[in-house]
Amino acid sequence: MERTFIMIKPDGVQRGLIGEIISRFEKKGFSLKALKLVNVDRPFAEKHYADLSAKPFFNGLVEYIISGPVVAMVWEGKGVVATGRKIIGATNPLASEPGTIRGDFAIDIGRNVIHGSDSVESATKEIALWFPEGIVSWQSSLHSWIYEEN
Ligand code: IDP
Ligand code: MG
Repeated sequence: MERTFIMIKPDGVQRGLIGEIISRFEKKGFSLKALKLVNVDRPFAEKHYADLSAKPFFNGLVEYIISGPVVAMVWEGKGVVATGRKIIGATNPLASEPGTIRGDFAIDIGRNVIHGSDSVESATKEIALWFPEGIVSWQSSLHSWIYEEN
C-alpha cells in the first residue's frame, strides 16, 4: 500500500491545527503509520528541502521550518500521495481551493501550514529521512469498510 510523508509546519503547530489536520486525513480513510513532534536542526531542514537549495527563498524556508516544533507523520492508503496533495491544496494558499487545508487555514506561501510528499519516490526518501527508526505496522479494523477489496 502507498505511503506519504506529511509534516505540520511550525505555524500549523503554533496555531493549534494539529488535531484538525490529522482529522482530515483520518476521516478520508487514510491510516496513520508514524507520528512524532520534533524540533529539527538546520542541516536536517536543508537536507529535507535539498531540491530547493538554489531557490531565492531557500534560506527563509529553512528558517521557517526550524522556527518551532513540527509534527512528522506517515500516512498510508490507496493513492495517498496524490490525494494527500489535494487535501493539502496548492503551494500558494491564496490559490488553494477552499476546503483544502491551505485554502482554509493559510494566506502566505511562506506560512502554508503543511508539507506533503510530491511523488511516491520523494515519499520513500522523506520517510527514510524522517523515520530512520521505522514505522508502525498495524491494520485498521475498518479496512474492509473503506476498501472494497483487500
Ligand atoms: P509544496 O510544499 O507545495 O510541495 P514546494 O515548491 O515544494 O511546494 O516548496 C516547498 C515550500 O517552500 C512551500 O511549501 C513553501 O513553504 C515554500 N515556498 C515555495 N515557494 C515559495 C516562494 O516563492 N516564496 C516563499 N516560500 C516558498
Ligand atoms: Mg514540495
